[in-house]
Amino acid sequence: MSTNHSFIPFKLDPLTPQELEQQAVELNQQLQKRRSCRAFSDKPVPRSVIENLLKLAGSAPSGAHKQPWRFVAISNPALKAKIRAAAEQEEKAFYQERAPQEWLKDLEPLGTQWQKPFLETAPWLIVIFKKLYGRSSSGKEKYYYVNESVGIACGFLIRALHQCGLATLTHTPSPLNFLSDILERPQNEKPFLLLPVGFPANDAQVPNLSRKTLDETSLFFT
Ligand code: IYR
Repeated sequence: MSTNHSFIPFKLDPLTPQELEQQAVELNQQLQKRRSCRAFSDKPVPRSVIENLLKLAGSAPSGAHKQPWRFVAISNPALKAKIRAAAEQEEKAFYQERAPQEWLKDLEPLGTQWQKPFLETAPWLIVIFKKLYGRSSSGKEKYYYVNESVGIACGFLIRALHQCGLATLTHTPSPLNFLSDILERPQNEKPFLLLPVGFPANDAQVPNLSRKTLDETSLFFT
């Protein structure tokens, strides 16, 4: 390899074959318990926890290592109220006017509606923005695979929140543009996902859904 860039050794702590089997089983069992939550407790979550989880999200792989994400974490009650009001305005229009019948029918089993009280109850709202391009002293910096990169970072975050016993919802009021205004983001940042974060409410319920089987989701060529 001829390069001017610097490289460092890469090592992972190897598991024994038994540990490897066990890890995979346990991780699957843990992650099967993750559910989208729409009823949150107002119990606070320390900022330091959110900070560490956002560092973790920022460890995701990204196109040409451009790290094309911006995480905005909001616990400010007035700002949460503003976001709720704007989201509910879009959601009301979605449910009452914009959504095709087929979509509404697909949502029925989830019991969703335009009212989004959790946007105020949850102690944190994390808004993930994708950066379409960077800004450097010499002008625009090109970014690559932005949707893939930011999607993976969100996956890291959702998975880590679950491991911390925290619930979230991949919330996508559509369009999300109101978040750019409220959070005063520049042109190159576009809202990607809104994650309310907190402990589930004591009486939280989730729909009784089943997941596709391995046979339905996967193919092996060995
Ligand atoms: N954004 C709306 C509708 C909605 C759409 C899908 I696709 C969902 O999986 C769930 C809800 C809402 O958040 O209620």
